[in-house]
Amino acid sequence: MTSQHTFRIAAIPADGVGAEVVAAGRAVLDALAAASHGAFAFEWTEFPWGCDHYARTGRMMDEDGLETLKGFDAIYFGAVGWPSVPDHISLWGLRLKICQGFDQWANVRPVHFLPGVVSPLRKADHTELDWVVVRENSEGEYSGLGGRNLSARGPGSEVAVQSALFTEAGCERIIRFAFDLARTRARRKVSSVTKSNAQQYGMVLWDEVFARVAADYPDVETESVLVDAMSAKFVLRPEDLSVVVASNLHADILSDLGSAMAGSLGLATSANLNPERRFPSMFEPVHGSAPDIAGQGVANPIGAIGSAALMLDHLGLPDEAARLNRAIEATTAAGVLTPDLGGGAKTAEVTAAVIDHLS
Ligand code: GGG
Repeated sequence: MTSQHTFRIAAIPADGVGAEVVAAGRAVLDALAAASHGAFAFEWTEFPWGCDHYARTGRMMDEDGLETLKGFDAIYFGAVGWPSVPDHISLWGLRLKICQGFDQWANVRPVHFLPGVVSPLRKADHTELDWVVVRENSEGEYSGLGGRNLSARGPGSEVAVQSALFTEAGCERIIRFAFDLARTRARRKVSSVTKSNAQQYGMVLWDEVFARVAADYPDVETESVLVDAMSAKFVLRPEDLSVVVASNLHADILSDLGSAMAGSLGLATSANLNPERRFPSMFEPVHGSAPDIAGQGVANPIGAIGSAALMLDHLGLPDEAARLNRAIEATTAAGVLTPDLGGGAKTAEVTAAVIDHLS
C-alpha cells in the first residue's frame, strides 16, 4: 500500500549522545509509521552538523543550511556541544541559529511524573506534577547584543556587556501563547516569572504586558512571581503550578530544575515552535550532549522519544502522539529504566520496550 502522507523530516543528531537518542526516536517513529498500514510515513534526511563538522569546515552547519531546512515539515534535533569547541560557538552556530533563524519563538517544555520513576521529590502529597514551562525563545537574555573590550583598558581590565532585549511584541506573543495553552489544560493557571525588582527595564515591560494580556483571559488564574521565589515554589509547592511562562534564560533554568524534580533531565521533552508555521519547527530533548556518557549506549532516550510525540502532535497526528506517550509510560512503569533513573537498561533496550508497547 502506498503512503497517504509522507512527512519530510530533517534529522540533526549533532553531538555526543545526540546521535544515540535521535536514532532511538527515529526507530520509534518508523515503527509507528510501519504500524499505520500506509496511512503515513517519514522520509528522513540526516545532516552531519555539529562540532565534528566545525572541526572539518569551521562552521557548525552549512552556510546555506537554513535555506535547505526550509523545505522540511519538521526538524528532529539531538544535542549540541562538545569540549573541543567553546560552548557559545557551538550553541550559537547551530541550535540558536535554527531557533532564531526560523523564528521558533515558543519553546514548550512539559514537565510531569512518569510511572515507575522515583524522584526524591515525589512525595505522597505531591503526586501530581504536571506543568508546561513556556520559554520565550527569540530574544531576552539571548539577544546576542553586547560586546567585549569596550573600554580597551588593556589586560586585566577587560569589560564585557551583555544586553537583554525585551520587545512589547515579543513579550505579548509568548504571554498570549501561554494563556491559550492554559485554556487547554485541566488547571487554567499561568504563572509569569521575572526578576523585575532588579531588572528594571525589560522585565518591568514583561510584567506590564502580562497584566494587560491577563485582562483578556478572565477565566485563567494568574500570578507574577520573582524567579528566586519561583525556584523555591517549584520544590515546595509543585502542585500549585500549571503553565509557567518566563524569559529565555529563566525558563531554561527552571525547566532543568523541573525535569530533575521529575526524575532526570534525560526525560525532558521540548518543542521549538514557529506557531505561524512560516518555517519548520524543531523538536529535541532538553538535555545536552553529555560527553561523560556519550558512546556508551546508556543515554536515556525518553526525552528524545517524548519530543517525537510532540512532533507527531505538531504534524497533525494527535492520536499517534497519545499512543506513543502511553507506550513511554508503559515502559517506565515496567521498570525499563536507564542508569540516570537508577536502572540498568541500555538506550536500545528502552527503545525496544517503547516499540513493543506501541502495539
Ligand atoms: N538538546 C538541547 C541542547 O542541545 N542544548 C544545549 C545547550 O547548551 N543549550 C543551552 C540553551 O539552549 O540555552
